Amino acid sequence: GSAQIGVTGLAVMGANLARNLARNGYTVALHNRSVEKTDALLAAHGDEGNFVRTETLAELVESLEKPRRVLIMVKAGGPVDSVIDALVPLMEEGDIIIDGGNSHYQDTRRREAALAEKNLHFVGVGVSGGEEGALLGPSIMPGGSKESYDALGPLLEKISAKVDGQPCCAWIGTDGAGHFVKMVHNGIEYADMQVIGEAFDLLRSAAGIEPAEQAEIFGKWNEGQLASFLIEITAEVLGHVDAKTGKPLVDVIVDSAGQKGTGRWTVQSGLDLGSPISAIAESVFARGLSSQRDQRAIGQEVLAGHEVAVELGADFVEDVRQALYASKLISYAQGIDMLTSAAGEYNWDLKLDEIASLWRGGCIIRAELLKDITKAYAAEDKPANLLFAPAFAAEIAEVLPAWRRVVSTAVQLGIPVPVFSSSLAYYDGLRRKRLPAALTQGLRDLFGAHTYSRVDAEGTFHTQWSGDKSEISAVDTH
Ligand code: NBP
Repeated sequence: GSAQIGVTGLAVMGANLARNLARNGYTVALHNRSVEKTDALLAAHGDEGNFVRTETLAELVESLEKPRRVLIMVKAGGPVDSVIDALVPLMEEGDIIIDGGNSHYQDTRRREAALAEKNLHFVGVGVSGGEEGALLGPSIMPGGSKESYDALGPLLEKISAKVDGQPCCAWIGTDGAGHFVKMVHNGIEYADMQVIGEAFDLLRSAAGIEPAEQAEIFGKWNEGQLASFLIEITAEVLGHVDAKTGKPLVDVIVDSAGQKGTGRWTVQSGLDLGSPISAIAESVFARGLSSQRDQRAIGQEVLAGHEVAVELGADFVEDVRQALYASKLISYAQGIDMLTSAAGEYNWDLKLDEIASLWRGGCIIRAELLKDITKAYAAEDKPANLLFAPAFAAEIAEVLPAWRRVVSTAVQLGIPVPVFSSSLAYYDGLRRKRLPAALTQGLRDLFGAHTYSRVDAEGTFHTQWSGDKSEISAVDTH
């Protein structure tokens, strides 16, 4: 065969990636379980490049040059396993099976291990940017072996988004690393959207600023520190008027946020790794609460508010902008910290500067801020936490007073700001000399003899709470 890559699964993502590859000069073999999608794609876009039409996986595999590269773009979960099972007997040692869907990184680790035993490469690739990104240039996060990247990387880099001439694609690390990083990207995306929502609610409910005017505010914010895709489209959504009612569209949309699950995965993995990703968790929980519409209907009736009137400063809008920026920084810091924990757990050599760099374009969280994050991790002296990078420590110091004012205003007015406030608690927790965790340890020692360490001695200790309350040296067996 002579096709350079095969794509199986030609729904919106697969079709657009196939077109992107063909538009970039590659010969792309096409396959879909039901041949109608293949023919529809060829009818509509067959003239955009060199495509090879195939009806079966065997034909697809046969049409490819070696080592064969087959990109699977089917629905995540069981379908990916059944396509892999069907492909494996058709492929030869050294061939590469690629999963570009939103697969769970643990599935990817499992599949990679199983295929490695058969001397096949399996590459889990995180692809961000939605339909449009897939066609015009997504942000691409490939895992799998370094060897497979040598054969696959050039194609992926070619079709990826570019920022300052740099491709938004780089080898992330072995087995599930690519899908893991894509998952954390999505977690940060949840937090990014939630902080925007909190800013919108504050400007509306505390300051009475209508959506149309907020569209202009967000538009202006998009020219500064906050410049990013999500802020840009916030201006667009807030400025949109519903044709049916003449009201702002945002006022006729039901206030119950959906989710496809990658945010939930991020939080579940964060818990497994012991990573304090409170901003991402609060964002997922905020969507959950929004969806409990029956309970909210009752809550509106029976729960007291006791709001306290507060004088908003003259610079309230600017205060909210600064609080938004600070909270956004925290969610990136937490997400990146989770990457560091995962790198330790799964033996991935994650290059945080490259990851931040490939998020600069193509993906949903693309933002100016990522340039400085890239710089922070490219430095010789890598910060243990993003917030410790001198440039960011200084930025937070600058916006901190406004952040505190906004959170206390929100609390007084009864406006829920779960990410603004929990992010501030995370920040204060990081800088606090003594945490009440000491008391937690005392309690655990009393009810469960879980022992504690002392600030002034090596070893592990236990107080004989039910006896004479003397302290003994102990071995923690719990
Ligand atoms: P879908 O997730 O809707 O999957 C549809 C495709 O899966 C069709 O080609 C369908 O074939 C095929 N398929 C199914 Br369903 N079961 C199959 C099976 N047992 N064997 C073989 N093929 C099977 O497509 P999508 O929206 O293009 O997304 C593809 C992947 O990309 C997903 O993992 C998704 O989460 C991810 N993703 C999507 C977006 C987005 O914006 N949509 C963004 C980023 C990532 P058929 O035509 O014969 O039914």
